Amino acid sequence: MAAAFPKISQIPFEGPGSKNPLAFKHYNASEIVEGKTMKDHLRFSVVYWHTFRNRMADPFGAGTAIRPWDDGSDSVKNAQNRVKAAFEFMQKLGAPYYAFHDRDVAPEGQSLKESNRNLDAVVKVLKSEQKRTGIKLLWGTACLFANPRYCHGAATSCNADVFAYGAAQVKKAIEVTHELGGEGYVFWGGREGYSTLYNTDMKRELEHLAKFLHMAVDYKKSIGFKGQFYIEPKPKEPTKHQYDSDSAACLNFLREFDLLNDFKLNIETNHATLAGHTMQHELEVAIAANALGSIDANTGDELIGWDTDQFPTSVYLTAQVMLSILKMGGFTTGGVNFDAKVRRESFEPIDLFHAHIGGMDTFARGLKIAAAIRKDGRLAGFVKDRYSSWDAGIGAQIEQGKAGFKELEAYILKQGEAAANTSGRQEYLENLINEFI
Ligand code: XUL
Ligand code: CO
Repeated sequence: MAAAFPKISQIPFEGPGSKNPLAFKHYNASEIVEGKTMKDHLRFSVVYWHTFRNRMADPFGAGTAIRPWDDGSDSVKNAQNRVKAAFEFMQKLGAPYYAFHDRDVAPEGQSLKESNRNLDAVVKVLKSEQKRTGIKLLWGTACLFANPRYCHGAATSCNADVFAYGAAQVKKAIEVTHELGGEGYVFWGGREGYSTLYNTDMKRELEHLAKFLHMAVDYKKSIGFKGQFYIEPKPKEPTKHQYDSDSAACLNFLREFDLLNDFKLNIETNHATLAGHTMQHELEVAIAANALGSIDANTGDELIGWDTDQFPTSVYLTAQVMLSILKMGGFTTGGVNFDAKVRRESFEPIDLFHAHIGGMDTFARGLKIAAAIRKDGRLAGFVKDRYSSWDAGIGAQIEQGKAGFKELEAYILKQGEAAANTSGRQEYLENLINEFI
């Protein structure tokens, strides 16, 4: 196959002074930050679905994407050629990872058998391209939302046969993820929710979802797949309400059904926005439960109410994300996965490079800014001081379980009044952050 991006060579690091749109200004893969290379901190991943399958249609018009390497057909041959284009792109970009749904990489057949055969034929090429380039699979997943059979959901469908079909599809997707050495596997419940409660037995659906996930854990163990399982929260779209609506709802569900030991969360920025939260909030909720696994890096539009999946370009956003990730001690199996797409108006192949270079540079800046804030120490020092009343005296006794209501009443009766509060200093802290940006 001829090169898909013949005019583009390896994207170099040229530093902040560069005006070259096809060079990194901040992402310097081998640069050490807090004792680790940027490459190892950020573990960038390219998504197959947006970057190689999205034709960029919208409800008002046809796709605009120009993809010369793709003949537009649903043939296995075209799917195999697409793999070559994808690996050429990722290699030139210097992305160490990628992620896919089963149906992104290979066409769905007339039967599960045919779909599995198609998938095997493409996985063969994925495997040889991984070997040729050293690019690895961050995670795999199954598309349980596009085919009309999943209109009522998959694991939460009212139709038991659809549950069974979904299970068979996930079984195969876990197998190929394992075969490709994937470091994780994602469950995003695209249609696991409802459009109206008039027709929905919510309790039964939630129990079915838990059963489905337990079956997946059992199967994973039976084949020796060691990759991390993730749940990806999203509150709505395509459904009115999805059961995995945000970090807290997912954690509650996992705890209720005894799944917390086997799952972590994959947090996506635009999904946080749709849930009415900041990305920082979603990350901190997951981290507090020791359950943050990976992130889907993108951003929404403040004026558009749906999942626009834009590439992240805000340094404030990435600095906040990297502050949380560094505090957690960094990614283990997860990474920064660009679940993002170029705009419909950005239809040329070169736009894919601009988008990813921008996202990677924005995260590299976020990493450097977060590391500088941590080195400075004032932010963490402020938070530590703010809670110092818990380090000794009555605070320490409460934390250690040595005081109950009776002791606390006696304490306050003796004190007469609580010690004076100190200012939260939000504006001071916002100014402090600005010193670094
Ligand atoms: C949808 C979404 C998915 C998941 C994987 O909003 O984020 O692409 O990341 O199924
Ligand atoms: Co996502």
